[in-house]
Amino acid sequence: MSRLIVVSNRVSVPKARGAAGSQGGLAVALGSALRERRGIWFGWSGKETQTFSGHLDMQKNHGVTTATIDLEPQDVDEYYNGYANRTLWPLFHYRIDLAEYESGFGKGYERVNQRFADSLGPLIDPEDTVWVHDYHLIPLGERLRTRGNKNRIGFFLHIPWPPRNLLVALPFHERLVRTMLAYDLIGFQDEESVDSFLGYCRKELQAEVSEDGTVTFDGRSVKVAAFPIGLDYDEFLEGGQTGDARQAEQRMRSSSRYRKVIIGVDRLDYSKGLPERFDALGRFFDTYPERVKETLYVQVAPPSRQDVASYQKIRNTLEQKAGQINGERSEVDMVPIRYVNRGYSRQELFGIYRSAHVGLVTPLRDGMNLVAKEYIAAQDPEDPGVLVLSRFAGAAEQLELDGEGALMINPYSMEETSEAIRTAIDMPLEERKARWEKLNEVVKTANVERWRENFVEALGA
Ligand code: GDG
Repeated sequence: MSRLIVVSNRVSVPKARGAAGSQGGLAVALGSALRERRGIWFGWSGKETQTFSGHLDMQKNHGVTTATIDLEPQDVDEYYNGYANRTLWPLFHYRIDLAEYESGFGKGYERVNQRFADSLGPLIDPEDTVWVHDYHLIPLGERLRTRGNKNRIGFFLHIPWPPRNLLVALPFHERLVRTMLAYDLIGFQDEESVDSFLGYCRKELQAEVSEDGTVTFDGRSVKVAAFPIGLDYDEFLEGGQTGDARQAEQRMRSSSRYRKVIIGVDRLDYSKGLPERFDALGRFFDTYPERVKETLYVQVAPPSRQDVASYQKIRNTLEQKAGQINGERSEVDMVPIRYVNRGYSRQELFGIYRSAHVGLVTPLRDGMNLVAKEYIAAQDPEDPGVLVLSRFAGAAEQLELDGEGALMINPYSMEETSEAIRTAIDMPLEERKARWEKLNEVVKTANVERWRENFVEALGA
């Protein structure tokens, strides 16, 4: 078996399986692939250095070798906070209004991708397979090719690919997309992104696009397909057996006595549709005032990317909205919304999800959304809760199930979301079980291992 080299912006140092803490499913799944294939995980250390030296910090943890480099403060500003998070992230989430274009950002992005290629290149043996992740590193494959690299190189985008009409608003969009054609395989989360990408190639590049999703351009061919990411289902369920998970569930239950809990868990990000969700909850409480005392909404929202202004703004907006909803409806012994700006361990999250009658996942745009899948996986099969899901999450393609899975909503419609909350709260046990069984089957089988195997197999083919 050839070695696998995984490249992503940040590297998550592998911990032992089942270790307490907040290591995500992705790190666990990639860790196990890297262990099997004696691979390397390469990326930015998250640290800054005054002058870039290209020095590689190599470490071995639980059978996985990680190799990281430090970046200069200007790199972090222009590449990470700039082009990646202030230009590409908003644009790819259809927020053209929030996308900022500064020429320094683009230059920083190209410079850091070159730095990645120069530091990574010497580590790659001719037989290795290389798997590049996410929007920070779109041009990396092409940079490796320029250095003479002939390996199989694949790219997976964790966020949505925007429609052609939005993407063309990006200065030098053609340059960016052309660099992608240096990969052998490009994976997206869902079919909608695949269609948008192929449409762009056909119309803007006049590339040849075949029925099976192969793009031929300038004498090179690249295969494009959807590989929906999943959970490390077994690991997540194992975490649910711990004392931390049980305690968290118990704390939620005892503090919400007699009330039905609705749960939201989201990184504090404008793509997650939080202000719209809070408005929909306000609408729900206004339409059904008798429900205020019977319902509790808990929003876990750990802050992220606090160096970017749009993230500071959304935090203020949410504080104001939560304050207003609570101010208007609280009693001395009761608040309708608990808004929590901190993170919990994965084990605790399992317990929090399990205690909730409704999982509210309403992004305005999301590559996949793993929270929706985690909510399903954490339910008690004998008394499962109901998932309310935005049609704009990548997960919608898998979890709608012809109307027999999640309750689908348009997150821009307060009425629709508010009505779905009511339907979910009142849903009889039999229907909850029927929906949950179908959903759980998808979440359990289309798991992260399957995702990884499918991608790596397609790349090797
Ligand atoms: C990107 C794409 C795509 C949240 N709060 C806590 C916590 N989390 C964990 C969740 C979940 C993860 O963070 C969030 O994953 P999502 O998929 O919901 O969203 P992004 O962070 O935006 O991820 C997304 C994903 O990549 C994978 O391809 O699905 O569309 O945007 O696992 O549980 N984890 C802990 N404490 C928290 O308080 N430990």
